[in-house]
Amino acid sequence: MARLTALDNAMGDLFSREEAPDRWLAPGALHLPGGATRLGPGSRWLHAWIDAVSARAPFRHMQTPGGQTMSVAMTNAGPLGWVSDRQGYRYSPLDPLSHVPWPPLPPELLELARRGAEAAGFAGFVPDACLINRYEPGARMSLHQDRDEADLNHPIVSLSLGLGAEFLLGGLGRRDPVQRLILHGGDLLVLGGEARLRFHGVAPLKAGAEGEVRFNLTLRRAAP
Ligand code: MD6
Ligand code: FE
Repeated sequence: MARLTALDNAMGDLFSREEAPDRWLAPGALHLPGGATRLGPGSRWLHAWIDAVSARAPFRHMQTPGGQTMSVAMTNAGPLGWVSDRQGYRYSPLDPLSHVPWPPLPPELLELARRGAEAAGFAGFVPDACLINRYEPGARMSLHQDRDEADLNHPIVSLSLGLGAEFLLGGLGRRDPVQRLILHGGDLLVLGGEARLRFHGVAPLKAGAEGEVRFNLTLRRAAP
């Protein structure tokens, strides 16, 4: 039986994490608690895979176009990887640190993303990019829209591992009110359709008992 968090208890949640039902946060935005285990290879396998990816394409703190250093460390897997530097945001087939292709996306992860997207009503999702974010305590992701992909009709499927974090889901305007939820290790979140361009972000990570780090993988289709 998986652990219940204080928040779950406060909400009177009788479910273990894996049994908590999928929940629509907004049309096109579906939270799937424990989705990595229910629909895919589980967290242990994914942690080992991230270790293997980062041995070839190390986590690094990218620069924003404005010259700030991001608090989240990033790497990528798949034919395309998301990069940011003084020239802007873009997708690149090569790791700018090594000038070689990013490590491949394994079929297990493609299948997990496909199933997650399908659960949210987006059939036939085939990602070509996986951005891997690593948060240590204090790291945060400010409110943003993901709009560097060629075709915004494709959803994005996110998978969280390790420490839970407070996720902020806003609206289509930067100043719209945000709803807050905890993304736990093993959770999936799909943003697609009319939710695809909602602003979203992550509050500064608090240290916790589940290990001192959080990973978030976002599976995207970057090329048309
Ligand atoms: C994070 N996630 O959870 C950051 N983007 O660390 C995202 O920025 C995100 O969760 C697009 C779709 C789903 C996401
Ligand atoms: Fe995002």
